[in-house]
Amino acid sequence: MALELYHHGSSVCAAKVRLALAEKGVEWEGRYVDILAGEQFSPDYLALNPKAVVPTLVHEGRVIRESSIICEYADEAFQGPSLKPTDPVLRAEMRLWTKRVDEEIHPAVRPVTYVSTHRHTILKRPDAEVQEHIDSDPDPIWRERKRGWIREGLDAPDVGQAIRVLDKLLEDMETALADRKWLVGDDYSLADGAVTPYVNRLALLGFSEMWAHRPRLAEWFETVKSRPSFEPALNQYLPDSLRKDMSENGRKAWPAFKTILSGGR
Ligand SMILES: N[C@@H](CCC(=O)N[C@@H](CS)C(=O)NCC(=O)O)C(=O)O
Repeated sequence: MALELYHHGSSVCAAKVRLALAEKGVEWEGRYVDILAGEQFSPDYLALNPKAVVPTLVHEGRVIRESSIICEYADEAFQGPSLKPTDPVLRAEMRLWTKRVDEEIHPAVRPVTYVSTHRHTILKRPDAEVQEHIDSDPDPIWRERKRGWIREGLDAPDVGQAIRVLDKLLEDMETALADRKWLVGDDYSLADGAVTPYVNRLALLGFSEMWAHRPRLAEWFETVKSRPSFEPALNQYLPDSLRKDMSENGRKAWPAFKTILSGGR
């Protein structure tokens, strides 16, 4: 198969790429990397992706990394509807959203997810394995942050800021959707695709109260979910056990996050 995607069911970045490939109507072959079991640290995978993260796309033997770059690559390399506006100004606007997702939203969703749910899964293992999981992260800054999420949970120093960053995204989406159906211009674009897995992550964690007072965002999300790309990209690869963990653990974590958002913590 000429197109392989290294991915994982709970990875927002991998979901973003699956979404772009589905919107383009491109077939691909999956290479599942269980990032909760530490498979991203295997020497074979590190040779493809030295940062030990999913996704990685391999197209006819050539390796493409970084989810936003992969999405742009997919849009340009394959036939199918264009996922970028033609107007250069709108294209720049689209990239403001995708850049924000890379620079702010992804770093924010990681602590929220770890603290809400992944930490509970990881902490069920013997302590030596927990330590190994933390120590295996090749990035010293992320390693330190991850240590906090796993060891300290909601008391980790970056958790409050993270949920506020996500809330601000939702607020800005609500504003952007005031006079349009999609985030940029009249058509669905990579901007919509970039934020979808993050809004969906909050939904999976049971945090949808965050858009109870944001009707345009709520409608946008319903429309996104009704597109044929959503099911194969966001649901098909999410193991039932993970969905259950996210929903059960997320429900328990939500009151603390709600308190943070209301300024009480
Ligand atoms: N900037 C990278 C970030 C990729 C990333 O952080 N992937 C996460 C899953 S969404 C991962 O593989 N995490 C592995 C870990 O936490 O050890 C991209 O956009 O591709």
